[in-house]
Amino acid sequence: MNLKDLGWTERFDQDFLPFKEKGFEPARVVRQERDLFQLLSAEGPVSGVLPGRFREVGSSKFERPVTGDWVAIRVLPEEGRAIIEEILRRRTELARQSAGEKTEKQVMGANVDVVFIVMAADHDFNLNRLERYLAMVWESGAEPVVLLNKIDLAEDPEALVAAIEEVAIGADVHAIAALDGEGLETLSRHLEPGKTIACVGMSGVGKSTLINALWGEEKLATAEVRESDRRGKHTTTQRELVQLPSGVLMMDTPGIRELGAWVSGEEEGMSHAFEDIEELAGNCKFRDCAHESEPGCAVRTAIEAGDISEAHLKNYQKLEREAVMQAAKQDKALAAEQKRKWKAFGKMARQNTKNNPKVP
Ligand SMILES: Nc1nc2c(ncn2[C@@H]2O[C@H](COP(=O)(O)OP(=O)(O)OP(=O)(O)O)[C@@H](O)[C@H]2O)c(=O)[nH]1
Ligand SMILES: [Mg+2]
Ligand SMILES: [Zn+2]
Repeated sequence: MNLKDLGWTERFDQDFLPFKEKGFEPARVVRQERDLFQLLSAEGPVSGVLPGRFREVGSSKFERPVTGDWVAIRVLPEEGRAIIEEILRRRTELARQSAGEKTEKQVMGANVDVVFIVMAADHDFNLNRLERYLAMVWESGAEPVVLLNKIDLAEDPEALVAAIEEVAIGADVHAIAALDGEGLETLSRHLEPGKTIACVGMSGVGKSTLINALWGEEKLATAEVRESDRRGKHTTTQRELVQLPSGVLMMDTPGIRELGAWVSGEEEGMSHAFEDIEELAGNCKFRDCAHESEPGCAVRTAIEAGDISEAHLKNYQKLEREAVMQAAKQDKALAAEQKRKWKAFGKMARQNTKNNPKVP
């Protein structure tokens, strides 16, 4: 198996050098069950376990691998398994803040290129929730794509899409019916071999059904939603990365039970997702730096140092462009409003001058 087919990029070549010297091999985490990790390496599938230091009590120093991670493994041929020695620096990190005693980051997936945020057109239509999903994805460095699924059950899917588009600035929005394959051809732009796409969304929206439909086979378990409230039954219980015949890597995820735990992005919205870039941009030499090839660009320096990813900047710029367009649209309305106000003000001023000629 070719590592590129599993999502390996040039950046990992660099990062892997020191581990190569130690005789380790690269592998990708495709599934995790408690302390057992299913991995794919160039040699094929292998199970991996963590060395003791990952399990040290209270040690947050050793972050645990998650599905999608690239890890450096030491293969133990006699035992037919591998020891996971290191986690490679993540290209993107899909994480939410779990609000406990102290807010802790919970990483849900790594090295994801695109996230399909799946909503169902019949019952699961919640734009606030969508905003939180979007903030999480922008923050991860991956590209969000919103899928309105089950349009066969909606009376007016176009109205729903229009409502989504108002919230999902900068993201593609597609209306589909995964169960009968409707609209799936519109997703082809994203389905490139070696690309990793995660499906997220509430239980029962049809994430596994979608992956099965793209696969062309019923590989993943799905289940009817409850009749009483149209909610899902939490059928998928593990985050799992599967490779479709087309070569694209799809990550199925369990529907999130509670969104109340989401802190990140709740109030701050989009700008929070790009705080890092905005902070860096403050240090660019030129105030109107486009972070392309300008001298003294702090953003480019950070990218070169590997502190932020190129993809993250691209997403930021994409969103910025759309925000400018949105603002321009609003500006038109605002300009008209201003004009009206000025007219009224002018009338008032003229009247004042008439009443009090000394006022210039
Ligand atoms: N009518 C209709 N039903 C659909 C569509 N897509 C999925 N479903 C149904 O919705 C139910 C839930 O689908 P799943 O794929 O199991 O949902 P899921 O998002 O994977 O849910 P969890 O694994 O619990 O997070 C199943 O009965 C599917 O057949 C669709 O486009 N139209
Ligand atoms: Mg599922
Ligand atoms: Zn710059």
